[in-house]
Amino acid sequence: MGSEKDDPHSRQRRAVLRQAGALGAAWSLGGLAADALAAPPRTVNLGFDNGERELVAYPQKRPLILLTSRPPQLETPFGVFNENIITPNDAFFVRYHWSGVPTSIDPGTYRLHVGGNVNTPLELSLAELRQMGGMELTAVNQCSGNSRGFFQPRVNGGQLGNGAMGNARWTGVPLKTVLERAGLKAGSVQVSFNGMDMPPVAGGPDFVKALDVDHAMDGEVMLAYLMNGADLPVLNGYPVRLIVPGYYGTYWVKHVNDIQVLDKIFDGFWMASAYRIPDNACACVPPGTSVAKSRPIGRFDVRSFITSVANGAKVKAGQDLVLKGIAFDGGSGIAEVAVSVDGGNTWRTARLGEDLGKYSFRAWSASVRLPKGAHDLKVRAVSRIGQSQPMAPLWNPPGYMRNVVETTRVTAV
Ligand SMILES: Nc1nc2c(c(=O)[nH]1)N[C@H]1C(S)=C(S)[C@@H](COP(=O)(O)O)O[C@H]1N2
Ligand SMILES: [Mo]
Repeated sequence: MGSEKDDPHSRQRRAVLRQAGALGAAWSLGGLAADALAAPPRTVNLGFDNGERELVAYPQKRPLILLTSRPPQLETPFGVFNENIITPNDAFFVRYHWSGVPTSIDPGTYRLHVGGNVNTPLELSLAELRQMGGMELTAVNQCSGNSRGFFQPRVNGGQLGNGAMGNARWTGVPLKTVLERAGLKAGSVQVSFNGMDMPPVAGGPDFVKALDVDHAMDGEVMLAYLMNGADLPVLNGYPVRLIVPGYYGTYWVKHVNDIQVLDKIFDGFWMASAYRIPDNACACVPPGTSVAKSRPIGRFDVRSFITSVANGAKVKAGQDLVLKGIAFDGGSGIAEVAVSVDGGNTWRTARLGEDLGKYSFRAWSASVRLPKGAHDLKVRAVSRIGQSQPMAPLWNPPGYMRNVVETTRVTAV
């Protein structure tokens, strides 16, 4: 990077941070951006009860679907996934657990601390991290609770539509490189990650996550400082966030500034109590029942979506209609995508788009013709390890990991 002075990104960033700083006050009042208040509210309906949402623009973001303002939680409008296989930074969803979100971050004084069960504790500047860097990977970040609003029976938690996911090209330092520089001592079991955000009141459990040491050292888990070639938006973890390819977003710690190597399993709230799934093959229990034994959530299950037509849309009858969409899984890659225009009775294979790597969204398309009337369109993906999507939804109390074959009802006229 050039000097702060002549780098347009830095200038832009300072401006944005000023804006974010000013907004900090508005956020803490539970308010919206002044612009958003002045503009007529635009709304979307996510397709479940109480799924009416406003579109609101936050710093560095186009208008996104507002779930909560304290903490900021924003969903990507679904149409974005039809326009771009890479989700633009200004459209990427935002999820926080606590309202103590950093609003001004000085890249000059930022330090990443690495300590615990290591030979040499480290304190790395952003410049030092960038010098150690160079790895790049396209990977989907998806919230465990993506699509939670569709759970039946309904469950507690953020009532999200399908927009708590995004696909970006991440550039950074392999976590392995940083941990090797610190030198892991014998008996290292897990590595924990903490970011700069804080619970608003003392006593709330700080958001800290952990990975097994082997996972942390796999060479793919990354400390990313660029997202789609630009600085990370503040709300997506500027200046550095953890990338855990194939794993649910909960592990992708933002504004990460403290890494601890541990000689035991980390027992913090966000590992030991939250983000846990039923400890069985389907990560599910009968609807409405509780979980006897749980384990931390891990890799994505396989999913696919139609992006080119929305539920309830009208399409032209008797003409070629190109259906388009996306598919992804927890890191084996997509082997096959099939579509059905008769509610799942018959299936045809879709054409797959460019392969941007096994952690990326994979585009697909299929040309169909629909006679006049109502049609239930479905899409179903198979991963390279042979996993597919269930025809009926699986259920668990926290509303995680939805991956049912979705139905898009259209009317051909
Ligand atoms: N520091 C910090 N990192 C965090 C979180 C958080 O609350 N604080 N939430 C996690 C969760 S649950 C998700 S789904 C992803 C969302 O990433 P995004 O906000 O960049 O879309 O961030 C993860 N990293
Ligand atoms: Mo999440």
